[in-house]
Amino acid sequence: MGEAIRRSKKRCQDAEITVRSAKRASRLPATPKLCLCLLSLSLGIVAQAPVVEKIDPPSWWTGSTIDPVRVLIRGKNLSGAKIESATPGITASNFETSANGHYLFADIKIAETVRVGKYDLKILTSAGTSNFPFEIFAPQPRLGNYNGFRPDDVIYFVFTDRFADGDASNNDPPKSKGLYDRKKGRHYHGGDLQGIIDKLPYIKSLGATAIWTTPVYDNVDVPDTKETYPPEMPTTTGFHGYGAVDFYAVDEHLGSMAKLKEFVQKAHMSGFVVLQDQVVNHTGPYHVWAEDPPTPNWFNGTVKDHVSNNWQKWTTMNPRATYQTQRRNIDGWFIDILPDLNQNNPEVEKYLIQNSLWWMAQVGFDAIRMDTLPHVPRTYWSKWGAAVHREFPKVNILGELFDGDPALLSYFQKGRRGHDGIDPEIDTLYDFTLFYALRNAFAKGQSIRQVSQVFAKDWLYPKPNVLVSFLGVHDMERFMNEQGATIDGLKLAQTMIMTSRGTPLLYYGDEIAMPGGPDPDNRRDFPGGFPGDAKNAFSQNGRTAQENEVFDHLAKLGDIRKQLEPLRRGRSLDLVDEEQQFAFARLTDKEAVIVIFNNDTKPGEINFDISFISKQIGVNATLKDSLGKLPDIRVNDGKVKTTISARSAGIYIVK
Ligand SMILES: [Ca+2]
Ligand SMILES: [Ca+2]
Ligand SMILES: [Ca+2]
Repeated sequence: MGEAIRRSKKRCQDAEITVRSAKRASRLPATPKLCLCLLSLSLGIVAQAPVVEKIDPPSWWTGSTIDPVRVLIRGKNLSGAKIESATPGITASNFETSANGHYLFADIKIAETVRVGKYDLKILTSAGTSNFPFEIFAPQPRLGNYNGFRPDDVIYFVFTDRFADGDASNNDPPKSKGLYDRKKGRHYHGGDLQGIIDKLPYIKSLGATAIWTTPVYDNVDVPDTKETYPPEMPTTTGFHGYGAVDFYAVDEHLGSMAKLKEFVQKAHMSGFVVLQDQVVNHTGPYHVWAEDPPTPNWFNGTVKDHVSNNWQKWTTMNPRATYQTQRRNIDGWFIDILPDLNQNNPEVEKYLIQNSLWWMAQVGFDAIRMDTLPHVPRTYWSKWGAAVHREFPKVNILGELFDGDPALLSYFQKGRRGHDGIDPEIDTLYDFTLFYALRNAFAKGQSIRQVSQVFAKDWLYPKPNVLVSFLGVHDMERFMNEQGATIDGLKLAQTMIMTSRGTPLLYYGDEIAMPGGPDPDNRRDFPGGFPGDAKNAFSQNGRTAQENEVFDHLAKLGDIRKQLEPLRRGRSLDLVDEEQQFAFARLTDKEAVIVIFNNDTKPGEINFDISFISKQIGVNATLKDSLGKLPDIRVNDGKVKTTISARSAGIYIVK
């Protein structure tokens, strides 16, 4: 009892300071301090000193475009709290606390003169004080980091948990035991950042120059019984990384922050640029905010009372739309489970923008792959994208808008204001329109005209030449699972994305024609990446003849693309546009490459005229196929007439 009174007296002394300061800060009328303490005592309420459990962001850097940085502190007994700093150059202001005392927002201003290091900040309430650490860090240097990707690159997409297990010690970590089970499709399989580091030479041998990995955020540490699917009922896990429970930590299955930095630095040293996968639409269902949000409208609704997402993406560009027709697509919770962040709340907006910049500065990523573009307000994208570009001018943003309508895709590309007056600041998008056409033409054997009809709509985009072309990612069945898919068809499709406009993207495993049905079968373990694997497809000897055929084809395409500038930077001009034959030229001022496809199951004759590009090719040249498969072509007075064998393609240059 005596101890309780002593603590209470101490709290009254602390309260004097706090109430005085709080009066200035909050413009609230001062409460008579002594009365407050006595009242507490007489009611038997023992106010407790503030407890800090987490601070987001935990660190920042001087000279940032964000000044002050807004911190969100989570803890207990934070009602009416304020922060004081004893460090010259670090000041705190603009405090807001949640009604339940679990959250405190504050602006932290950091002068340029503050040195890199760890500092203590003091948190004060009427009941006491406590200290918490805040770090000033040195961001990764500008040289060699934050460089963006461009059509000169070929992106390789690694599903980290399923690629290579480079460190068995993190497979079943003490923090989250029991989530590792390679027999279950939605459990952790052990792939990690060390595994990618180990396989950098392999990725390079394929001709890739950029790497995108699944998100690194810390995901839930216990079995997920909320987002479940048969047959793994009643539990799944966050093996995919898209369900953050901490936006400021690396999941322990993948490695550590130090390992992430090592991966990006080693990738840079090997000549890769690295894209970070970021998510701002939602948190995982187990994020502590879900049941205890920092503000009442932190999310669009609550766990108990929210709308579910209806995926009506087109409403985001509909000039006739009203909030009631757009609402479920923007505010709705995915699968009725994932807490949907409210980016219209200025505190949420700041939190998410700072989080993006923090990862970039900490790690030195070159680009951002942003999840779920059409389910977040365009007003947010505009501000977020501008903030990224302001801090890192060469960093570009690849937006995921899972839709085949080029009108919708182009509506989200940076470089033009929509009819809503917004430029969404998204540099480039996945070319989902092309994806569907490639699957139809080359897997299902439908008309190749569908591909040319996609390119015919390029005028819709502010910048069609930077779109990202792909045959599949982790959200749909693999190419080889389409009805009618063959190795020849896969190679044709690969030739198309490696020779046509845009930046090609390869999904891990497609280089060995890996099959795979819907999620999670499309995320199979890469053979040879895991302890005890009977087969090692990372090495030529471990691959079947067919796998080597596809791997070698892709590697050759990578090499050709690297050698021939027109394939990366040239203008595109179509020469033949038939039911199953397609030919186009890629042109720079000096060079031309002629790419010819026959998607028919029988030989196809094609005729075209290239006299208008005689400067680059000459009117009587001999053309040779860079792939070394098809016979030479003789140009006669600017005209080409040739027969192409069934289901084949050639990349022709002057011999
Ligand atoms: Ca591992
Ligand atoms: Ca975790
Ligand atoms: Ca949303």
